[in-house]
Amino acid sequence: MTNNKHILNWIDEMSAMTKPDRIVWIDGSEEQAEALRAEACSTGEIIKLNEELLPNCYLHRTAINDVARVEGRTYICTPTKDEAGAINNWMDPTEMYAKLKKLYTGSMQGRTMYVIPYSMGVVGSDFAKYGIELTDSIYVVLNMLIMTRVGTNVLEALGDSPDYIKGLHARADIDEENRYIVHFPQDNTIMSVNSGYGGNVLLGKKCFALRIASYLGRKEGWMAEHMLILGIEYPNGETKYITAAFPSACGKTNLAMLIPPEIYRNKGYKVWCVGDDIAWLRVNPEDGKLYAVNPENGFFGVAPGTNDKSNPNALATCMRDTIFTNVVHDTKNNTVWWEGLNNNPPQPGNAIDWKGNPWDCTKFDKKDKSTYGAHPNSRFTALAQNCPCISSEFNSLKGVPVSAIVFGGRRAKTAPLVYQSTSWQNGTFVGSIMASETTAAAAGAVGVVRRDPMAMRPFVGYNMGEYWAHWLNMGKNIPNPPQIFHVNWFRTDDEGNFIWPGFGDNLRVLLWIIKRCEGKIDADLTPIGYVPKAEDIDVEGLDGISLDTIKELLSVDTESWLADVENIKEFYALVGDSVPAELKEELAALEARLSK
Ligand code: OXD
Ligand code: MN
Repeated sequence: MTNNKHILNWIDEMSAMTKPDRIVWIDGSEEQAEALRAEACSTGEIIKLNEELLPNCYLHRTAINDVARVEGRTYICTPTKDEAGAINNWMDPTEMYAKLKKLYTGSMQGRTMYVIPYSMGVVGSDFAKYGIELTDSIYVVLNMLIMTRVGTNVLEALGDSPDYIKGLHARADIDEENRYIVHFPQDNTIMSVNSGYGGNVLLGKKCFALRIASYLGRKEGWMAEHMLILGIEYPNGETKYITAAFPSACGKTNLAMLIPPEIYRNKGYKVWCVGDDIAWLRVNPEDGKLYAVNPENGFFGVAPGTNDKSNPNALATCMRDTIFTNVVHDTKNNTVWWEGLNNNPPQPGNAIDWKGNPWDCTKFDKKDKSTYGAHPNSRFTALAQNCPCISSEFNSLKGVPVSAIVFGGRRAKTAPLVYQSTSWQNGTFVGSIMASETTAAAAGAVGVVRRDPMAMRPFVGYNMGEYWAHWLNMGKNIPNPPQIFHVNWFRTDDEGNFIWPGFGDNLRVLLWIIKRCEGKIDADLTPIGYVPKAEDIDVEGLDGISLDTIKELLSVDTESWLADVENIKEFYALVGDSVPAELKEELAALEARLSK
């Protein structure tokens, strides 16, 4: 399919090591995809679901020990440990290559190696970057066909160029003790072994589009961020774009596909989804604004909790052409189910849980994960083009202009509903101190603060302090930068109940944000930044939310912020010497303002 010597030599080298029985090139055609689906069905790797109810949908179960990303086994292998920084796992590249070689040698014997040429971003656009993933898993091929742009046109676009990201994935023995997800940024190389779970093996996503791309972005003057992208269409037809970074499990996919409250729908407001997980951002020389594209082609969303109320658009998206992973199989209807979908789980005798065992929904106990039918991290892999609210700009070559960057976290008390930073530098600081509190849903103590800068803690492909320095530098090179904000949908009252209704009503906060970007509205300057005047958050049509509730949601509690400052100091100390002086100054200035 190509004469590119760099690609052919590399494949020769990798196949000499892994020793597959045969090599199959993936061309992106529907005929080939269909043949692979049939083959995977015949071996039980995937199960075809009810064609009438869920056309072209399949179910897959991973190994029981292989259900999530493994941050503890994810490595950034730069020549020096300093380049990877204190937050990443690091190993000397020579040592790591030698270790991996042992694990890969002969691992594809008796198997097929698939060669997947893929593009992150629209092929041929300024934003696009190309990759080749070698894998011995049909499940990976079928997921990559949804999540990325795959096909011979990628090879044509590459021509003779050596400029592509090499990815090698082998399932090997799915041995968790020998599972490695490894990045060699200097070599444009990703190696993944002993896993079959999405985030570890769909190498275009977290590995390439965040870790390797963040490294390339710093080198080349652009940004790769863990951000959703959405457009708000106003009744006059104008659309404004926002990107937002939240840690995993804070509702990025839900916000990206938000449905406006009825009162706004009636006025003609619409929300369009450009992306739900990753944004690549570049300065447009024509207008000096920052433009964003979503480099992916689909959604790899968490299934549990997705329902008619939380995200009807996601639900509609995964009604066709979707691969479900680790959800409940309803064997009576040959459909799928997960906790939080509806109150109508398949009954005992008709239900198989994510482990492949008969499941009894009557034994479900929220506190006992062993009673769950779907794994809490079970997923749907669905095509972006099937999303009812997909933006008309989804395939845009130049991306969309970003008015606002929004950071967020899950904080019970500290962060107000929304605040605005006072400058790009101050906004970078706000991103660097992003944090979320653990919930009862996760293992471990409740309410523990985990700092997750820019929601990139597990995804920066180099030193965190230098990543912040890159943010500061970018700010100097964007003539018309977006404004930077922080939101918190998760503030609770004294009984621990959420105060803000969230979901579609989050639009009310986004509209305030856009008004601020346009300089249309005043705000109150507090020690942490600009906070709305309570009356400027529109509560029309919102039951039970008074002006006083909004005031409570917007209040800045000095004591808890001063306690947070101590926690931030500890985190900065962990990141170490590379923390930019500007951010240390921002922290000292925040403390001084709070102490006044
Ligand atoms: C994801 C994550 O899977 O952030 O998108 O964990
Ligand atoms: Mn994510």
